[in-house]
Amino acid sequence: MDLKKISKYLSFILRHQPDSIGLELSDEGWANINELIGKTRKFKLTKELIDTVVASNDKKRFLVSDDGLRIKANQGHSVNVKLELEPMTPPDVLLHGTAERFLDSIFRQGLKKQQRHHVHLSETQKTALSVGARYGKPVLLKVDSKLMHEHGLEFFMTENDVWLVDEVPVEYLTLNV
Ligand code: HQG
Repeated sequence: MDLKKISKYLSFILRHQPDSIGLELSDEGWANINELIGKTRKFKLTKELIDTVVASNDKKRFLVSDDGLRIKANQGHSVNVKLELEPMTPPDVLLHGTAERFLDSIFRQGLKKQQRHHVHLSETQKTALSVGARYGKPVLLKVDSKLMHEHGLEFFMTENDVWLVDEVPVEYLTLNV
């Protein structure tokens, strides 16, 4: 079984369209694993396959609860969930990878969360560049997270080391050339 295919399926269900298979998520985004297995028609999903995908996922996209009964996506949702994250002090600088063709709009409006719950920021160039490359020629934006934080904007860090903010106004952005 193709683990990447299952990972994409889990992302789709747990972040975006649980109702496409009649699944309900808790307020915090948890799904009951047995229910998820029972409602999956696309392929034969098993607890073992889910555990393998969760453990081997390159970005630790999913979390299984300590009792092994529930699963959730760590981030990236478009459905409304409360991620239960505490605000944290960010590093002085964070990066956002985007595509060159979005720059005009970004430098007019700032970074907006679009379909997701938050704007996603990374600590490493490598991650930011691969995020940007999904949409075209990748470019790196430097975010003055220290100043944003001093100005009272909140930062959250997910279980898989992605930094989340509501938005990044233009004055905190520079093109990293
Ligand atoms: C851009 C992946 C025009 C923004 C990654 C981005 C990440 C604007 C795109 C996670 C804009 C949104 C999130 C503005 C922002 N005008 N374009 N004002 N403001 N944009 O996919 O950050 O593989 O929703 O630069 O690793 O690319 O799914 O966000 O290019 O962590 O686990 O609008 O998705 O994780 O795209 O990626 P996305 P993102 P997964």
